[in-house]
Amino acid sequence: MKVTMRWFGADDPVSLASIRQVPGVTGIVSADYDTPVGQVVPYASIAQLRNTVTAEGLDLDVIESIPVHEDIKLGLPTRDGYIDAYCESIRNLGRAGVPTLCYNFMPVFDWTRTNLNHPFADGSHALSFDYEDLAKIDLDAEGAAHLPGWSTVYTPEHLRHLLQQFRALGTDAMWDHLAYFLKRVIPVAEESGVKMGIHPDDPPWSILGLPRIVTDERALERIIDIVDSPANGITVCTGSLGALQSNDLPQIVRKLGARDRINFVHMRNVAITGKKSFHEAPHLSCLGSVDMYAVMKALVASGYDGPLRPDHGRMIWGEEGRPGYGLFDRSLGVMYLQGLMEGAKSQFNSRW
Ligand code: DNO
Repeated sequence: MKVTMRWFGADDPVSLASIRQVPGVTGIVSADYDTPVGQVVPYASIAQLRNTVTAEGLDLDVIESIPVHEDIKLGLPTRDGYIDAYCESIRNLGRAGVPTLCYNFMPVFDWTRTNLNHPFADGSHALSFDYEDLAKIDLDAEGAAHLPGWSTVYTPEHLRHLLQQFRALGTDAMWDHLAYFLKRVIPVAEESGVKMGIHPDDPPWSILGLPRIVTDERALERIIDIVDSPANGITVCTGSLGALQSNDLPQIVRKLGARDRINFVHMRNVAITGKKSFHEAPHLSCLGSVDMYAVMKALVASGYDGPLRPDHGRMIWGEEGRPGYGLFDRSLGVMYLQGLMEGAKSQFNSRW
């Protein structure tokens, strides 16, 4: 497996030089943060990003993400132009030698939390999601002003319009629109040498009346069946899928791994705290609801050798920065994950 960490570009308070000092980490997951959604990500931007990363002795392994324009998810007539642009971006990734693209198909909001500073007794804090707290947010009346992380992304009018469109859509249409998208982009990805991995919806259930479809094992299998290509794969995110108790993560890994469709892995832990509620937890299995070793063993047993990154960490030791993406706790996490990897590999070699 290729051990990587996410880097948010020149504005990231965490430097590439710091990431390089984390033992075992050899790759970077990043993106072009300047190109507006729907436009072609220029070759020059990706090549420049790659050069910045390689100059620090690291590889640019994954672009996470190129966001999918909402018109594509809505199936509007304008989608074809946006899909053409998406295909061109994929070609540019291929030309620049980037092997993996992580993307998602969540309507309106990507990851959603109700608290970005959930406090722990030891003084650290993490992100959390509470069903009751979300229910108190009235998006139609207030816009996203009270939705952590999203307050500045949409004007209230734009948001209201999007909500209306998606709420009228339903999940069947979302599936149709995802299939339409995949049938167009996957052949291009395959030709370009880029493996795509769709990120599960986070959290993996419908929120705010919006149709969300990438939530469980059945959905993931349905997606890889839409286009039978190694380029049409999944980003297995233990934190997103793990928030739903009924998701059997090692089994998901075994099933997708047997078909060679795991194209990227995010590993983090969550502690389920109630109905559709959870807080993010340190990576250790004993501190959350996910059996991280079982997941790692399934990855090793399936022969997965693609990129993997530690996902969200807590904020610890007084660090300030992007919620979930400080250096310190992610570094503790990635060391733990590599310990699990070493254990799983030696167990696999000697016993399985
Ligand atoms: C959150 C991330 C997501 C992810 C996108 C991929 O921290 O895991 O924002 O990057 O869903 O498209």
